[in-house]
Amino acid sequence: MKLLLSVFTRLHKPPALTGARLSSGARGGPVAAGDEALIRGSSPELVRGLGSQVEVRTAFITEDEEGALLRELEPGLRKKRYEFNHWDDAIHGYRETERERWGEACEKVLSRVRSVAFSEACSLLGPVHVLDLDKTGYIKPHVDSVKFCGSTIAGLSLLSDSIMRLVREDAKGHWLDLLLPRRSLYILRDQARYDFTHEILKDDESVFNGERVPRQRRISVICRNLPD
Ligand SMILES: O=C(O)CCC(=O)C(=O)O
Repeated sequence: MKLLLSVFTRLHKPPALTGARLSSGARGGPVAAGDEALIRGSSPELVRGLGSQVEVRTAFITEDEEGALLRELEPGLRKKRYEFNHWDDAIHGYRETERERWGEACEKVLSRVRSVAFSEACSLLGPVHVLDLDKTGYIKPHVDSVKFCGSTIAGLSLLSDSIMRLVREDAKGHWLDLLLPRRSLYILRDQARYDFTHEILKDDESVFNGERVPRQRRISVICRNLPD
């Protein structure tokens, strides 16, 4: 599909993960059910080293705001079919759209995303990218195209919890798992965006810190800046 062809480049084979799943001292709030960190890594040094380049903010949007986003997005998405055989196999079980104009409630949410994720000086990609993953869908490890996207990717997760895995391109034993609760915001910046692949795990691999995280249908609403 047009959008993914431009954004998803440099596809990678998923590595076998190694390393202890150590508690991270992560940023982001606690998981609703307890007090577990939302970011786990192959080492505490890696998690600390990336610092604010990886963020997960729980409950970034309210249920009402999620509802407003879904009401705007569902009619258009429903007209499309999920694709299960993308030509380069970067993503499985998805449909997508992009949206430039939003109603007032959604625009407020997006302004909040922009204000926490991007500096005022940076130019943003106009349309917001919307990716709807079927319950059986997943995104394979990739690095976003440097030609089309700048240093920062910020995404809201609607409808489902999920796990995003980051793996260092030149050292596959260096990885992070991010638990992305429904209605959270994640932000990847700089090294985390350029030097690590990211992926969204399929339902049957969706385990965080030994706990199963069932993956339902998931919609992500993704803002990006332009390359310098
Ligand atoms: O659905 C997501 O949040 C991740 C999307 C993604 O991998 C990307 O836009 O590069």
